Amino acid sequence: MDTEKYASIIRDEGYLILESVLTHDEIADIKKALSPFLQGALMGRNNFEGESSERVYALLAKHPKFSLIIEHPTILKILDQLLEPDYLLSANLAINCHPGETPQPFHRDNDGGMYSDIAGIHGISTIWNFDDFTDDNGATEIIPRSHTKRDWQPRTEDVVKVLMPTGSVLIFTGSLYHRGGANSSDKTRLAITPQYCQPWLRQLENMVLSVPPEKAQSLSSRVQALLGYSVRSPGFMGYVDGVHPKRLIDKDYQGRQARGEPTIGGSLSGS
Ligand SMILES: O=C(O)CCC(=O)C(=O)O
Repeated sequence: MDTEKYASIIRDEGYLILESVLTHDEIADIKKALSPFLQGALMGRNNFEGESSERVYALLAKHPKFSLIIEHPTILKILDQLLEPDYLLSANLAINCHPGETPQPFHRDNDGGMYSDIAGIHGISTIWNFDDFTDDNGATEIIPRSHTKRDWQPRTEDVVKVLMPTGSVLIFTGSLYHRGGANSSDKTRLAITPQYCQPWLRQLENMVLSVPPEKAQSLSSRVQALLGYSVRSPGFMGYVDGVHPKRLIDKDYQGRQARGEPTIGGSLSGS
C-alpha cells in the first residue's frame, strides 16, 4: 500500500476510490450497530439533507463500532500526509438514501465552515458505502479536479458517478464538488461519511458535546484525540480548565508532561 501515492492522487485529482476495503464481518458489524437508528424516524429536513434520506449524526455516541472506519489504518496513513498533526474528526454521520430521493445540490464539505475558497487543504472527507453504489441507487457524484476551482459552477458534463462495491471508500478533499445522487431504484443506499479537518479549525459537529467524556471513555486513545480530547502540539489549543482534556476521561493521564514535551503555557501542570 503506497499511501504517499494515494495522498498525491488526492492532491492532484481531488479524490481517490479504494474498493472493497472492509471484510464481510466488518460490514455486517457496522450495519448491525446502525440498524436501531434506521427506522425511518430521522428523515432529512430539507433538500440538502434529503427529505427521502435518513441522517444519523453523533455516531460515536451511539455505538463504539463506528471507530473501525474512523481510525481505519489506511485512512489515517493517508490523512497523516494531507493534514497537520493532531487533525480532528469534523463530522461523522450515516446517510441512508431511500427510493425516490432527488439529487442533492452540488457542494463542497468545506462550505459548512465557509472556508472552501481559501487555498490549501482544510479538510478531507470519506464516504464508506454499506450497499453497492450503482447507476440508479443514489451513488455519490463527484466532479474530478474541481477542488482547485474558484468562482465556478459545476457542469453536468463533468459529473462522475462513484460506482463501488459495498465496503469501499471514497476519499476527497473538502473543496471537491460532489453530491448525493438520485435514487430511482427500489432499495435504500447506505453510506457513512467521517470527515476530518485541520487541528486549528472548528469541527463541523461539536464532537466533545456529541460524545461527552462518559461515552468517550470507552473509545481508543486515537479516536478520543480525533474527537477533541487532545491538544494541538506544540502549543495548547484545546485545553480545559488549564489541563489536557484527556484528564476528563482518564484521571491518571500523564500526557505530555510525562513524555517531557512542552506543557500548557510551559508551566501549568498536568497538560
Ligand atoms: O450521500 C452522499 O452520497 C453524499 C452526501 C454529502 O455529500 C453530504 O451530505 O455532505
